[in-house]
Amino acid sequence: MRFSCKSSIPTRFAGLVLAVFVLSGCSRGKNDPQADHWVVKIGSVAPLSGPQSHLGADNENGARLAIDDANTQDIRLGGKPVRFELLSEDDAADPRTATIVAQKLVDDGVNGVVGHLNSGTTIPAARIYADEGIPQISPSATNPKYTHQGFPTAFRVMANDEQQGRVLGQFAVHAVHARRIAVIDDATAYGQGLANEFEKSVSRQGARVLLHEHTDDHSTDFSAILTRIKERQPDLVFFGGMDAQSGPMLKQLRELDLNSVFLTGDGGCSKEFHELAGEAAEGSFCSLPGLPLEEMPRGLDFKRRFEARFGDIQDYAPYSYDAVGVLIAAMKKAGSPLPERYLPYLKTLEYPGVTALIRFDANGDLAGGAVTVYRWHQGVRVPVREGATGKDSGIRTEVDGKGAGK
Ligand code: ABU
Repeated sequence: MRFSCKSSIPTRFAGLVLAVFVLSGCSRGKNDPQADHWVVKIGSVAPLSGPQSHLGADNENGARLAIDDANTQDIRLGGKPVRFELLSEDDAADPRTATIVAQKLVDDGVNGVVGHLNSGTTIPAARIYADEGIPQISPSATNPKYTHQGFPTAFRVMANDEQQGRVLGQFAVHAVHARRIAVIDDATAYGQGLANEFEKSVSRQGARVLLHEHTDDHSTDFSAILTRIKERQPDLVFFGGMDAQSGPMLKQLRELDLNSVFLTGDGGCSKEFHELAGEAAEGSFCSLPGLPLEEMPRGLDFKRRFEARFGDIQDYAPYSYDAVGVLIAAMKKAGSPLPERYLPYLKTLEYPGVTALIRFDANGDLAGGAVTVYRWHQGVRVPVREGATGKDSGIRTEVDGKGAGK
C-alpha cells in the first residue's frame, strides 16, 4: 500500500483530491499523542519541475521506497502502530519557492523532512524547519554552509563540498597532472561553492587557475565563456554546476576543438549529463560523494528493488532512502515521532544504511564521508581506482568526522 500526499494540484481537481485524501487517510495538522495510532508525515522536497526534475523525481522515489518499506514493517512507537506518509513538494530549485513550500510542510505538521535537493534551497529552508524544531536531512545538498548555520535540526547524509572540492583539486593536480586550469561556475550556492573549494585545493598544490568564469543555472549557450577559455589553452576545465549544463558545456567545448580535460562535481555527473554531452562525454571525469553503488553496504539490493519500480537511479535516490531510514531509526530509539522527542537521538545514532554506516559529526555532517572520482567510458561511469592514473588519485575516504553530536 502507498501513502503519498502531493500538494501541487490544479484547482479543478480539488474536490476529487479532497475525497482521495480522506479515503487514503492523508491528514493535516500536528500529531495527536492521545490517538491510538500515529500518522507520521515525512516531507520530501526537490525540484519536480524544470531542468532538474529528473533528479528531483529520483530523490522523491528514494524517499517513497523507504516509506513504503517502513509501512510493511509493523513499526510501533511508544507501543502504538504507525502509518508513515510522504508529503512531497516541488521547490523548482528556486530558493524563494523553497521557503514557501518549507513553511507549507511545517503548517501541514511534518515530523521530519528529507531535502531539499539543492544547496541554494536547502540553506534558506533550514531556518524555517529549525524555528519549529523539525529535523531536516538533505540527501544531496553539499554546500558546507547548510550544516554550518548553527541549526541543531540540520543534517546531511553525504560528504560536503569542502571534502569534494579538496578531492577534485587533488585529482586534477596529482592524477591528471593539470597545471593550468580554467574554472566555470553557475553562480549558485552549490556550483560557486564547489568551484571555490576546487580552486582553493588546486592553488594549495601549486597549480594555476588561469581564469574563473561565471554563468547562471539556466544558460545553455556557453560559447562566449568557452571562447575566452580557448584563448588560454588550459590543461583542464572544471565546471561547478548541474547536469543540464555540464552536458551542453562539454559538447560545445569539443565543438570549439578545445581538448582540455573536463572535470565536474556530483551535480554534473548523472546519466543525464551523458545523454546531453553525447560522444563528447568520453574520457571526461566527475565526482560523487559516497562510494560507488556496488560498493555500498546494501547498494546492489537497493538498485535492484528501486529500478524494478522506478527505472534507472540518477544519483541521489539511495541517499534519500537512507535519510528517511535515519529519521525513522531515531523515532524508534525515542519511542516517539514527535520532533522534540526524537531529535536528540539523531545526534548520536549509528544507522547501517544502504550508502554507509551513517553517523553525524558535531555539525550534522556525515562522519567519515567518502568521495569517488569517475571517468566516463563508453557510456558508463567507471570509478577511478587509487593509483590507476597516478599516485594520489581516485577514491578518497574522509575520516575527520567524530560523530560527537551537535
Ligand atoms: N550536490 C549537488 C547538487 C545539489 C546541491 O548541492 O545543490
